[in-house]
Amino acid sequence: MKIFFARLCLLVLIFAATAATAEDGYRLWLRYDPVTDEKTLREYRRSITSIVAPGDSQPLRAAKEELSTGIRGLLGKDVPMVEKPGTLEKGAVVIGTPRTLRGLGGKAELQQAGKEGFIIESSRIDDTPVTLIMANTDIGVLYGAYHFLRLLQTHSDIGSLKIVQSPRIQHRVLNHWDNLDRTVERGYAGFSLWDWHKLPDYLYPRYTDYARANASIGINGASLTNVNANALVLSGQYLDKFAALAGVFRPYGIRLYLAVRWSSPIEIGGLKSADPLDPKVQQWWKDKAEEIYRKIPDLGGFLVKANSEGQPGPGDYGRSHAEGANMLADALAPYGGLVMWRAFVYSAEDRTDRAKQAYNEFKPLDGKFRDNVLIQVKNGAIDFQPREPFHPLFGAMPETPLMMEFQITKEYTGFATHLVYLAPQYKEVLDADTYANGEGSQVAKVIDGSLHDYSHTAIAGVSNIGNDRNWSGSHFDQANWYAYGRLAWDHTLSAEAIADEWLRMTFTNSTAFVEPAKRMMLGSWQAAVDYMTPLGLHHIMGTGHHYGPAPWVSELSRPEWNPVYYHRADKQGIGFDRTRSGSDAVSQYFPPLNEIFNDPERTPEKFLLWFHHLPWDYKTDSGRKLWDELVYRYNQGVNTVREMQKTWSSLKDLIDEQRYRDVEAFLAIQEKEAVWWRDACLTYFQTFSGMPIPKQYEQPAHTLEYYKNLSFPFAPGRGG
Ligand code: GCW
Repeated sequence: MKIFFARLCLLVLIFAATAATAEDGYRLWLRYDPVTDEKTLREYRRSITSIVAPGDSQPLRAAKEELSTGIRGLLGKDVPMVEKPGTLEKGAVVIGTPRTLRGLGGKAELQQAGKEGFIIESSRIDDTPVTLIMANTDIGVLYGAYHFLRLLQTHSDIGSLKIVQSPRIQHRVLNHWDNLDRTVERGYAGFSLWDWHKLPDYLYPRYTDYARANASIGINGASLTNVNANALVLSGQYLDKFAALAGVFRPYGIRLYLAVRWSSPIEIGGLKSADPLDPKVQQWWKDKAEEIYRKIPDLGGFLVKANSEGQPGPGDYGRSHAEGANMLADALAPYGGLVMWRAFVYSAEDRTDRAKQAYNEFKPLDGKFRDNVLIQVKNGAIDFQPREPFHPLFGAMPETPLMMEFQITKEYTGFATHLVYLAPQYKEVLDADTYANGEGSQVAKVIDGSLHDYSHTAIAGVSNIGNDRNWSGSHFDQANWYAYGRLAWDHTLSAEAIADEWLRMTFTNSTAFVEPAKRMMLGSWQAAVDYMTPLGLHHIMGTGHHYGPAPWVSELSRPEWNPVYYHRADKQGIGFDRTRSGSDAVSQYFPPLNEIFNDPERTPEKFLLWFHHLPWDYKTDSGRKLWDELVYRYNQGVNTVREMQKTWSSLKDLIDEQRYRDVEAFLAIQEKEAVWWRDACLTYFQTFSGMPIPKQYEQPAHTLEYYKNLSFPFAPGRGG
C-alpha cells in the first residue's frame, strides 16, 4: 500500500512538473522565461532594480502587472513595485504620464508620441540613472511597457535607450468571423473563443490573455462576430454580452466594433423595411445606437458587409452604398462612432470581370460618404488570394478614407497546417506604388492617410484565433497574428525584423535557431504561391471550403465561383486577359501601371497570368516556355517545403520537444499537400497544353480522375 502510495505521489509530481513546463503554445510571444544569456542577465539585473509606477487607472494597473510578471520571469527575481514616487533608486523603471509622474518633469519628445505612443529613455532623474517609460496617455504607457518587455525578451541592449514611437494608423482592428453558435467562418483553430452562452456572467481568464496579446502588439479594436452577420448581435440580450467583453478589453485599450446585419430593423425590430431613406428605419438605428452606447460607451462603431455574397444591403431598395453607410454613420455620429463599410462586392448578375466590380461600384461614390465612414478594402480585387496585385481602389478615392483588410487566417494559404508566414505578402502590398500622386504613392501611404490627408485611418485583419490551446491552430500561425499587429502599428518594419523578434520571444534567442528558422519563414509564402497558384494564377481551390486544388470545377451556378473562370486554360494557352483588349481591368490602375500591366513583356512575372492569357509556348523570363515554367514553379514550391522540413529537423535539439514535434508533423502534411497541389494542377492543365512534364521532375502519382474524385465534406472553416 505504502509503495503504491509513494509511486502515485511520484507520478503526480512528474505530471505536475510536465504540466508546468508544457510548451503547448498558450503563452504566445509573452513567455517571459528566464534570460539564458549570463551576461545579458547580469546586465538586466543591474539595470532593473524596481518599478516606480504611480497612478491607478485600469491601463496603468495592466502595465504594472505585465511589467512585474515579465520582469520576475525574465530576471528570475521579484523587483519592488513603488506606487508613490519618492527618492528614486538607481535602476528604477519609472512609468507614467506627465500627470502621474508630476515632479519628474515632462519630456519634449512626448509631442511626437501622440495619443498612443510612448518614449523609452535611459535617463537620469535627480542624478539617479533610471529607465523612463513615459506617454501622454495611460494606454501609451501600457504600449511602452510591452515594448520594453519586448526589448528584454529579445535580449536587446537597454543601456542607452532613446526610443520614441507612435502608431502610423489610428484604428488597428481584428475582425473575427465567429458565429454565435461558436463555429468560425474560415477558422482553423477550433471553435470561437467567445462563449456567448455563458456571457455576460462568466468571463474566462483567457479573454484577458487575448487582450494582453493584442495590446502587446498595439491592436486597439476588435469586432468579434462574423461579417456574414446575425441580427441578434444587436439584441438587448447580446449587447449585454458584448458589454461584458468590452469591460475586459477596455483596460488594454481595445474598443469593440459590432458587425451588424443590414436587415436588423426587420429581423429584430419588427419593421417592414430596411430602406435607408425610410424615416422609421433611420429612427430605429438612432434608437439602437443610443441603447448600444448606454451599454458600451466607447464602442468603436459598426463593421458592415452589405450587398455582398447574398447579404442584405441598401441595394435591395435601390439605394447606393453611400446612402446606406451614411444612414448608419448619422446614427453613430453623436457618440463618435465609425462605420467601416466593406468594399468586397461583386454581383451575381453583372458579367463584368469580378476583379473590376468593387472599383466600378465605389469609385464614383468618392466624396459622398459622411466623415465618420471608412471603406474597408480587401487585400486583392478578387479575394485574399495567395498573391494578388494591390486593389486598384487604393489611391483612387482621395476623398474617402480607405482602410486595408488583410486576411490573417489562411483560407487560401493552406489553413492551419501549412507553415506560411504572411508578413512578406502584407509588405509586398503595403510597399506597392499606386502612382496615384505620381511615384512614391505607396498603398501604405494611402492607408496611413499621408497621401490624401484622411482624417481617419484604419486597418483590419481577419483573425486566425480560436479556442485551440495554441490560439491560432499552429505555432507558426501565431506569427501572422503578431506580424499583422506589428505592421498595423508600423508598416515600415520589415518582415524579417518581425520574424526575428517573434522567433526570439516565442522560441529562443539562440541564433543557431533564429537564423535558419527565419529563413524558413521568409521563403514560406513564395513556396505556397508556387505550389498553389504560381505566375498569377488564382482562385483554383476546392469548392466552398477552399481546401486543396480543384482547377477543373466549372459547373457552379455563378460563373465567378468556378475556377475555370479565373484560369481560362484552353488549347491556346492559360490566364485571364485583363488587358485593354480583354476585360480592361488594367485601366483601373494609374499610369504607368496601366501600361505596364497591359503588356505581358513588362508585367512582373508574378502577375503574368493575372493579367494575360498567353500561349503555352510563350517565352518566360527564364527562357523556358510557359508550360515548362509552370512545371518548374510547381516543383520549386514542393522543393522549398522539403527544404523547410530539412531545416526544421536540424533545429530539433534547440527547442522543446513538444513544439518541435507539432511543427514537424504539420510540415509533413504540408509536403504531402504541396505534392497534391502540384500534381493535380499539372495533370489538369496538361490536358490543354498537351505537353509533357519533363523527365527530370517527379511524375504525378495519380490520374486526373483520382484528383477530381477526392472529396472533403467536413473540411474546416465553413462556419455555421
Ligand atoms: O473570402 C471570402 C470567404 C467568405 C467570406 C467572404 C468575405 C465572410 O470565402 O467566407 O465571408 O470572403 O470576406 O465577406
